[in-house]
Amino acid sequence: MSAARSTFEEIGRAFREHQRFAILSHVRPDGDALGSQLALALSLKQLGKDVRVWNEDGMLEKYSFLARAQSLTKPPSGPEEVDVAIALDTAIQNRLGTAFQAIRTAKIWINIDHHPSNPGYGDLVYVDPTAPATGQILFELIKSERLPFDRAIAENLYVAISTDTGSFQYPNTTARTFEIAAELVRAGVDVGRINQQVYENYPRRRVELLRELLRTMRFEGGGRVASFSLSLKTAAELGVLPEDNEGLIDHLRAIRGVIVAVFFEELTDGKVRVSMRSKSEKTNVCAICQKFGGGGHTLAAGARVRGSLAEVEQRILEAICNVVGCDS
Ligand SMILES: [Mn+2]
Repeated sequence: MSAARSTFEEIGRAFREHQRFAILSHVRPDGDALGSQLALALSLKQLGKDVRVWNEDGMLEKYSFLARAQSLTKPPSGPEEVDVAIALDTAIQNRLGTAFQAIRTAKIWINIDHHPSNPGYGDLVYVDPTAPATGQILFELIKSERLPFDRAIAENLYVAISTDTGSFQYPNTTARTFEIAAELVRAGVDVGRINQQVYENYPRRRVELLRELLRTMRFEGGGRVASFSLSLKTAAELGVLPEDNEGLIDHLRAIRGVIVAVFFEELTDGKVRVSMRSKSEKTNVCAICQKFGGGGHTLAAGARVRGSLAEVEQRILEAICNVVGCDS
């Protein structure tokens, strides 16, 4: 397990001593990735820095309500000179996608993350696997280094933390998480409005997708393993966007008796994207996903596996059954 190798002080010094920054996060971004990027970018801009905020997928429609969302763009096609590149919430460096190609010249790489599988790439590394969200680490960094902080930053951090904790429900949610949430609300976050934008503003398409997924739902191991899958054909018929998937696996996780929930999504490159959730610390889905070249957290992990949907389903469900003992 990786640990913080650098201090907030060292990272704060790198912020103050340089001028040109690029803030990046993983492809197929979630609320923690995008909220963290925007929050740190806003703080560095107020510090007088020249900041680029890039994600290969650009700003997602569903998160376009975030404060200053328009400052996050797709990376440029050509390389750009920056002093410092900051990777947020990204366990594997090549998951930065095309944004990584755009800043090969950075003098310093800073890696801030909460994935236990993060190998600690970069010059300044702060990986805290006990933090439920990268947004929580950024809050602590901003406060400890007395970096600029305002309501727009607070809103972005709130969304980052809320989405990565399943609205403050997952076991990674600690007393500290609630203390930080309280500070964010004190800084002006409108809880009712923000939660409506995050959780009560889905396109109808997403619910139609859920209906199709539930048709494919299956159980193994006496109901301890639940899964559903999305074929390219169904995705095309419904006009699904990749971002529509976020959170749907929670419908499987929410079933009584289920320990492991799995979502299989057929991709265009001959691979299947596998998302896995566990409800028990004793069942480490990160370890299962690592066997297939993926990673993540003990209770939430993923992998991209080559093969047809049916092949990958069979291999993955077998691997899970080996861990949870489907025969017993
Ligand atoms: Mn995260």
